[in-house]
Amino acid sequence: MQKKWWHGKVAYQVYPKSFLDTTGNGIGDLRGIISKLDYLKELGVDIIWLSPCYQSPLADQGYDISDYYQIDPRFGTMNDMDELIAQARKRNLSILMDLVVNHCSDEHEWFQKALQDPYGPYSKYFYFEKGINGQPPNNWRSYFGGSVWEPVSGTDLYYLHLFHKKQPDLNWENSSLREEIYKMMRWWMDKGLAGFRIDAIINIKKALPFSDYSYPPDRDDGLASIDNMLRDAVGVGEFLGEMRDKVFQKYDAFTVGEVFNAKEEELPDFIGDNGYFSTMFDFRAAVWGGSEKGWYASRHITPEIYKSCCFLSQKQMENVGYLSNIIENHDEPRGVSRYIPAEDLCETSKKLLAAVSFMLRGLPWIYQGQEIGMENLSFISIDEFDDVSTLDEYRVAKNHGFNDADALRAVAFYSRDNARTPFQWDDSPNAGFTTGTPWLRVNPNYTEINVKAQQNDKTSLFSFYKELITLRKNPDYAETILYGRLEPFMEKEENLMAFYRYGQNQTLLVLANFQKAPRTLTLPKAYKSVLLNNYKHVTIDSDACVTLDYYQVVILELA
Ligand code: TEU
Repeated sequence: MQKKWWHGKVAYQVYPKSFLDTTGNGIGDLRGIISKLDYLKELGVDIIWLSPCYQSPLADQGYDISDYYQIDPRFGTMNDMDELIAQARKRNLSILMDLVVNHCSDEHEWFQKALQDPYGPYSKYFYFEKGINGQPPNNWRSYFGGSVWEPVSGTDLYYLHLFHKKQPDLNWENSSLREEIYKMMRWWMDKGLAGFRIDAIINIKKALPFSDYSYPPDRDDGLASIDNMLRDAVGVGEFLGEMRDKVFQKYDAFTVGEVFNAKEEELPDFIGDNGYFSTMFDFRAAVWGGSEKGWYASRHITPEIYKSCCFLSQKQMENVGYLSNIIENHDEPRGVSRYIPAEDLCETSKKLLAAVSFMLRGLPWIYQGQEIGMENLSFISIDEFDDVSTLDEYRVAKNHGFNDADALRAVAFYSRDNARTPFQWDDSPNAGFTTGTPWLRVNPNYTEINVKAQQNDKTSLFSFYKELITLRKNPDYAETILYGRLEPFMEKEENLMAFYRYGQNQTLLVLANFQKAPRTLTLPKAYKSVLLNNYKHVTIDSDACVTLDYYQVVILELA
């Protein structure tokens, strides 16, 4: 594997709407991000991915773009964006924009023109298809519920939307569309971006012609999951290879793909040397927990499952490329709420999760608030949710027979809004996020969980993340942490997540006691030093017997 500048870095996702509001409109903005660049620098991050802040009706929080060349006024101006890039560069921080090109907004000029002339050139930027006997062209279910087809009024045509009906899919088979996208990408790269995070990208290739999936319908609505289509679609690589050659290569861009449902044999094409992308996120644990039936049928992820998912991904990618490791993002519940049993959730267990995730081979990512241990919100009513996906999943649970309270409970845990609650800066009203009314309720635990409380506390989670980052960048260990082979240690031992990282002349051992009960185990050989510990002490006796306390994690250098 070729070594790249970004391998040794640490990446951070900012969700602008919930980061910091400087205008009092209850929505975070670019000036808020600019004002916190020093904070991110202090934490030790190098690469910042901004979730979308382009002009958008915000039907799906900006993942529905109505103008790729404008900043939405709620987030600021293009001048603010230019300043953000410049200020970031001054601090040696790289900025990634979110590239959302499977679809745009129905309010985008292209789509408006297509509606005006449903057989004209712009209709070919989308999928406009004739219905069959007054019914949609096929039986695919949108990710956000209901048919993927929406009637084009005044015609017998329907347009395709794999996500919300306000997110019409762009037709990647059309080379004019592709050239427009590449032009836009170059325009952004010329502004000085380091690259892009690439949204929902596997979906750009459709299985054509559009036909029904007649498998037993997977839900009561009689529709068929998009997963069928993704399994059958062949040739996404042609588009992605073109994108790489026409844009990424010229700029040596850093790119991270949001890739679900990739075919295993194609992974080297995705992130191998000269792959379509630099890296891609590992979603294995989250995917394991999902269910075709809906969120209400999701499976709980125990520490054992979490461990096996991480190890499996590590094995799979070992000789393929460099993964991006996350515990959460803006589409997931908070990682600490999901992967740590509720009754064990505390600063110590949060540190354990941080350490095991950071010590995997790959690029570590922090989603905003993860560094202070932000948790899921206890939602009290369905009216509190803004997320389209949550509202749909609530309907799904109710259709399945859940009563209101059970349906609420079922979706609340998985809601994407858990990760989208305002960032908790301090213990002042609204957690210091806004002086106005926040667009989403602030988690009431902000009085305890906030940056101000942790920043100067050497024992805080925030400080622990700083230590992890410092360790990753320590020249004495970086080579091993970045590239060393990962091998599980005592893999069968329940609730122990332990692994070696083998460097050229060095072996590190991560030992994480993923449970309340202390445990004692014998080290495979003597140790040289303790590199990191979420406790003040660790007991290792002369026979190399180590006792790990409640959720204790230690990183040892072996002799
Ligand atoms: O997410 C894609 C997405 O919704 C996946 O989780 C999808 O369910 C997966 O492909 C199924 O296998 C991205 C964004 O991160 C999200 O916020 C947007 O809502 C979505 O795309 C649409 O742009």
